Amino acid sequence: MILRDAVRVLVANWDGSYTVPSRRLYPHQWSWDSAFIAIGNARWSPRRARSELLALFGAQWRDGRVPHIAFNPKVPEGSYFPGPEFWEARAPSGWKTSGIVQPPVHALAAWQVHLAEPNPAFLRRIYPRLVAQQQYLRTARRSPEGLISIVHPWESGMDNSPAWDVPLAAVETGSAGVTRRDLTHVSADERPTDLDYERYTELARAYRDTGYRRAGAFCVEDPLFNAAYGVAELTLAKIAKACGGDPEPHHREAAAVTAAMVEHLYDDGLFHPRDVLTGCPIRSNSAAGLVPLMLPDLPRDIVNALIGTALDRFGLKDGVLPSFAPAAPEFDPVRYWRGPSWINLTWLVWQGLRHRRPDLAAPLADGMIRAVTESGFREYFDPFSLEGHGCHDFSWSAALILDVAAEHGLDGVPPARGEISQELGGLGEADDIGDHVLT
Ligand code: 2M8
Repeated sequence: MILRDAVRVLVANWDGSYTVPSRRLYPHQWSWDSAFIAIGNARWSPRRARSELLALFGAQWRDGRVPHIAFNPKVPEGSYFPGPEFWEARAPSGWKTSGIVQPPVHALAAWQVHLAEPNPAFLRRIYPRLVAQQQYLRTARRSPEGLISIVHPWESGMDNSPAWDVPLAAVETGSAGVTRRDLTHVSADERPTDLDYERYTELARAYRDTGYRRAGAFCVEDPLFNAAYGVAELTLAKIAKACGGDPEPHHREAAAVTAAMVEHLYDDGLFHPRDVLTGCPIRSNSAAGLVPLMLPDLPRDIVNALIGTALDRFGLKDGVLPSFAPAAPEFDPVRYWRGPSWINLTWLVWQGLRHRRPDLAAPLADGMIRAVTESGFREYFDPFSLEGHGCHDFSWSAALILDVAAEHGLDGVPPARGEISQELGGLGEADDIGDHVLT
């Protein structure tokens, strides 16, 4: 049964204080994966969920950045490329890490974890760390237009999106050696090309060589990343209030980034990235452009236009969200972020639709459940056939299904409160993880 299977995946990928995205392909802790995993784990083991987030923030840098990978010292260097020897970075806690970031969806995760099992001590502990994460982005990454930029496609989380083809083409390759490890686990036609990897590696090397301070040949403002940043501020307002703090600065910051996104990234029914180096918009057909639906204060005409685009260009009414518009020439239904449907991206858009258009949110929830029921907890899915691609037993696909099931139900009938944990046979109570990261 699907919920038990989801928990089985999460238990199998648990590493003592956090969860790896996939045992073989991604054998370390990834930043935004852990946020999604915590959201799912909150449904059956809030303790695990708290541990997941606190473990990740244990790898936070002094400047507030939360690295996109915290490396497991027990895993051999050759298991993942680029590994700790490439990044040459270490958090004050001693964890070896990468030096780039991922979309800041962690405040949202922390709040969901708190809602699942209120824990003021956890909230008080994580709040300053979440604030520092946002502060880093404001200080180091904000453009005069008021938007946060990313300096590597890996920072978008949607690494191989066709939206990055043009800015990536400006990256000269040749100086950084690449050893592909991913192709040992996943077929080459489902992963980025060698040329993509050479460019990724070169960009990471160049950024590393500036001490992780100055953007190189790639610097863009991404709608998903900026929407996550805005949602984080709105969530921090709730957390601040719960901790007896002042929510107002967070509300102001969320309003400012929402306005900047509307002014600089929105055009013709979709949010688009902007190339900071050229100042030009990147006209793209990426579903990242629908994620700003998560912002509650988006102007109504823009919300309506986004929904129109979701229906017309992304075929949303069929309940499956491709990561790139199928009619676009770059669309590929099986290659990584170039078209397949992903559970996390679908979940983000689902969040944006739940209160505005429950009639469209419901089929999307059904679509996520259908994908994992038919194909298992795969990393991504062909948006037409729902055939699974990428790795098997992928953590966020399992985790977010628990959240969808808890809110929407498996058959469209919302379950009563607590029903999901009961369904899981009290697994949460039987769960005896170590307390070391929780104290
Ligand atoms: C993928 O990215 C990593 C690099 O960060 C890779 O391909 O090796 C992306 O899907 C990213 O969004 C995700 O966080 C990561 C781990 O699941 O895998």
